[in-house]
Amino acid sequence: MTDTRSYNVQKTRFLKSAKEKDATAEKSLYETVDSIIKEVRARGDEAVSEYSKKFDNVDLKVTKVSASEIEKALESFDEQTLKDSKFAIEQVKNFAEAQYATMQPLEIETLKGVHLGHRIIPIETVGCYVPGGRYPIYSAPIMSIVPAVVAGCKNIIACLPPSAHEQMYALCHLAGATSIYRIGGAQAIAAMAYGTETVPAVDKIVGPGNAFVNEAKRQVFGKVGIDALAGPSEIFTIADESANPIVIAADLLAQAEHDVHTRVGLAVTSEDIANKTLLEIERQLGNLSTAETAGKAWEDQGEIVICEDEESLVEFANYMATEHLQVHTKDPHALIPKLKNYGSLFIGENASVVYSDKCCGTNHTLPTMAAARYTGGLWVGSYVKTCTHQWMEEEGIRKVAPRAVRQSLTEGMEGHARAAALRLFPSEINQITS
Ligand code: HSO
Ligand code: ZN
Repeated sequence: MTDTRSYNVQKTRFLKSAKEKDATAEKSLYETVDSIIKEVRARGDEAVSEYSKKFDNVDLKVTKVSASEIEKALESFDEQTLKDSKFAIEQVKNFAEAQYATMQPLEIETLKGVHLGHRIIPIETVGCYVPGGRYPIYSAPIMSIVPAVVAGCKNIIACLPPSAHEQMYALCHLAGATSIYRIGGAQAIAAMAYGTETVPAVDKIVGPGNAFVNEAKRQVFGKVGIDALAGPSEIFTIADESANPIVIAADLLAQAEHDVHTRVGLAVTSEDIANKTLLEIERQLGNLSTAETAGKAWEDQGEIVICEDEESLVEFANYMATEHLQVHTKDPHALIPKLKNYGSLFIGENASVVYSDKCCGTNHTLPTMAAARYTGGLWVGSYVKTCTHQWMEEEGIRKVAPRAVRQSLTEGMEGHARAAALRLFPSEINQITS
């Protein structure tokens, strides 16, 4: 098999490699999720509640979060946390609005009398899955809900696992969700895809989640749209001799604390920086309260690669197609045009991934597992459809119709030829239809 994604192995040397991942029980995951989806589809709320009992150990009569619960959750915030969350919402909104402004409707006359165009139409109902997990990530609902508001989606449904911190309800509300449900895992995805007595069926499901959520999104794709399949977080830094190992190590460990499966790495042209970073990571792990997770991620998934020159750094970064790509070189802006595969790019030492994770305004839901080869991350454009239209005047028909007739006849499609010719010779309408 030929793979177009490669790098020059002669110019790279691994100081530390990631361990081989064992292919986990994918078949049983497929089957478990398949049966959850079938049950929820057939029995709606009743099945959802059985799965909530089974997986989340809760007996929930009402899954919809009420206005008074949201009110109570809002009141439980301390002033500073609320202010910080509002800041994050504002930043994400400002950037999403600016991005929205770049998506213009189009009307063009490509030939005299041939009018083509497109409109940007919001998706009517979206389902935002807000993950549970190790940490209550306050920015998570903001990232999937705010761009939906900016896009103009009418119904924005949020689902969170029943174990989610109640302040998450308030954040979903502040971000702009129109209804919020305490449902997690594959049952949440199934409920949003097919609808239940209480959860409306949505048109598209977005947001990251665990392996069950991911598999469920994969299986319901087609019935609904999905954004992407999210894997564990990833960070990769490319650097030269001007980089600071303390900063590199801190940024790598910040993402490593997410999960033991987080993939973190450094490609660097300086052996000295490589060695210092290795030591610095160990030093910083020594007093990090999340070192158990971060250390395991580093041990299993951490990589340090020494590249011969800047060209091979770039080549390796494009090969990795990582979620977060940091550039810590003397002139980071100069490398931008050469970098093609990344979820989001962090240009220079000042741009920590953490700023984007939390509140600088770019979306933190980004492609993982090399999906950056074919997609960017979640953005306001994920919540709209660009739909084309056309209209013709006589002069346009005279140019287009004969060609369409000929093409149709060549292809043996007489019905197409007739429809095309009809506009050319409208007087023959009776002959064709009689
Ligand atoms: N790095 C995560 C997002 C996040 N981290 C939020 C902390 N808070 C995925 O890009
Ligand atoms: Zn993070």
